[in-house]
Amino acid sequence: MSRNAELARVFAEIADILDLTGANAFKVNANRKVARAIEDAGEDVAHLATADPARLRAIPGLGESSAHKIEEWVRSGRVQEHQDLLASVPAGVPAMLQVPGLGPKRVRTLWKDGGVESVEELRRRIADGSLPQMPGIGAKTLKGIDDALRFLELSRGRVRLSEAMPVAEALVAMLKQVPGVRRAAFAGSLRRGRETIGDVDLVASGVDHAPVHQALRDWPEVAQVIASGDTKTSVRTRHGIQVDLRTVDDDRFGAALLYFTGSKEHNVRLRERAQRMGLRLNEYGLFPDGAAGDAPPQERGVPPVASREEEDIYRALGLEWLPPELREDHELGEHAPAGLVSVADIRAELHCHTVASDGALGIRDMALEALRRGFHTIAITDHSRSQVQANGLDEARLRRHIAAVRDVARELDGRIAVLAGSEVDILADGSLDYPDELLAELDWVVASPHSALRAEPDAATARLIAAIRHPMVHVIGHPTGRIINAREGLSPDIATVAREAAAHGVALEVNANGARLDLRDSHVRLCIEAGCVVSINTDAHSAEDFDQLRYGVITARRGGLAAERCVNAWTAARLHEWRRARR
Ligand code: DGT
Ligand code: CA
Ligand code: CA
Ligand code: ZN
Repeated sequence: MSRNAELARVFAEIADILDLTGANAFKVNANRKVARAIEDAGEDVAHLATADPARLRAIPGLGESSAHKIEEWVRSGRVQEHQDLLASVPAGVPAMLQVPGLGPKRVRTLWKDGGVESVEELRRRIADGSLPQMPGIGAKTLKGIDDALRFLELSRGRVRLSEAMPVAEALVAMLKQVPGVRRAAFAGSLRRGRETIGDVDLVASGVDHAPVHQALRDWPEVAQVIASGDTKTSVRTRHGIQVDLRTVDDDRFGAALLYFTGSKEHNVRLRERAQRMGLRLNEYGLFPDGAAGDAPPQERGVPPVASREEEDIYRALGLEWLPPELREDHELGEHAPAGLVSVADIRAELHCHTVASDGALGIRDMALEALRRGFHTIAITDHSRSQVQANGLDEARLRRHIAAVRDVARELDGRIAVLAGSEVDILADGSLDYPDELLAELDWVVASPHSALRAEPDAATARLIAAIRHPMVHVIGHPTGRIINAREGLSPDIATVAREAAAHGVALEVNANGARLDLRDSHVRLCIEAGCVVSINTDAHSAEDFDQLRYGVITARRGGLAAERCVNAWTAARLHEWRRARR
């Protein structure tokens, strides 16, 4: 953690504990504001405390008393008020505030009335039913807390693919600039495209290793060097992402990349296969197997059978090179499906928003952006009337919006097809948010769940099936409504939903937004088994959002989706024929 982050945490904890112990709101908020000011300060606040006390006090949100506390922290490594507050509550209580759904009031009740002193104890006592009756905390609240705890447990310490990818790409670009570096790449779960990433793994090759490790340690975004040696460095970035770098000789790059891409299960299967062939596979290469008890082959100077390229190793093992997205715990020898979908295959964006609801651009600008990206079709799908907070369109506005889309469509005719669509809410009972006769005027209908996202699985399944059976619907948008690391969303029986979609010629969406990836990889597999088609959409609210497409595609690839089964990869003629068949 950077010094600013540490210091911000001191003030945030002061605020939390004051809040818990019922201090006045003004004091609580003042400390919260200081924490945010420190976090957002573009420079090292602790450094300012000694170098330029006047400038420290000039930071907006900081006052004389907080400046004093910062100086105290720099001098002694602690803030007495913070220490006193920490001593005034059981050690595990402040962390309970991090549980979604638990504010200071409920935490205080759980602590004072329920005797709960930590997240762990809360989890245990919800499970064994030993909590007493407490004001404002009924059975339903407890169930909500329990769900949140389970969900937190699963997501702990992992960041979204879309958050880690830009960091990894910046690092790879930086490493490639280091003199002497031949190749650099990211590996690990990031290269496999998992929806969340534990840490970023990098592999670099070249003649001289030391400058490469030096470059990583000196990277401006690095907040902490965890370990650094001749071939391996681990650091943590300012944003808390851990990065592991390995350096190898260039003729071993393929072997290292293969090993550190994983998955572990895939590596185990490859190693077992090598063994059966009288070979030995490790991070240095594929070698002839020695006698039992021999030192590792790379240490005995035995030349490898293959090590320079991943392809060489797969080939020597009698296998086809496997795209990283498929290197999970699948059977070996299972080869990549023919025509696995790729970003270059995608020619249509079928779910996006404009200023009419909650987007940043007008209809024309969105269409031109799609054109710029080489698409033959874009569907404009603003929100429906129930999405009040997203400025959803009522019936009259939708009618005018359809006319406006058709004007742009006429103008751009022959360059790109612009469809008048809607992202219509699937209401809790499975009905849609507009009357049928209005839906019938649209060229394209995405039906999505946005509310009531905590329904029971059976109810969720029935709700999605009702929308699929609706004759005006083309695609079910982000079918579960989950937000990665934040909201679990619906848990419908996707196999059943996908079979229904196949029967009615409706597509299920892989929403490419990095926070959604909904459907997820395992769901895509179920779609393929059920025989339904899939639509990969960015749900763009701006021009940059189109860049998220890669995350949707990588998710679909992990599910084994062929371009043939993805409506966005079809020719304009085929897409529009299928679309009109629903009318
Ligand atoms: P993550 O970071 O939790 O999202 O997942 P990975 O897959 O990136 O795992 P990580 O960072 O621990 O290790 C990167 C790769 O290195 C992993 O996918 C496979 C390889 N690896 C690491 N430890 C082992 C191991 O003990 N045995 C084998 N066969 N491979 C390993
Ligand atoms: Ca990793
Ligand atoms: Ca790692
Ligand atoms: Zn939506």
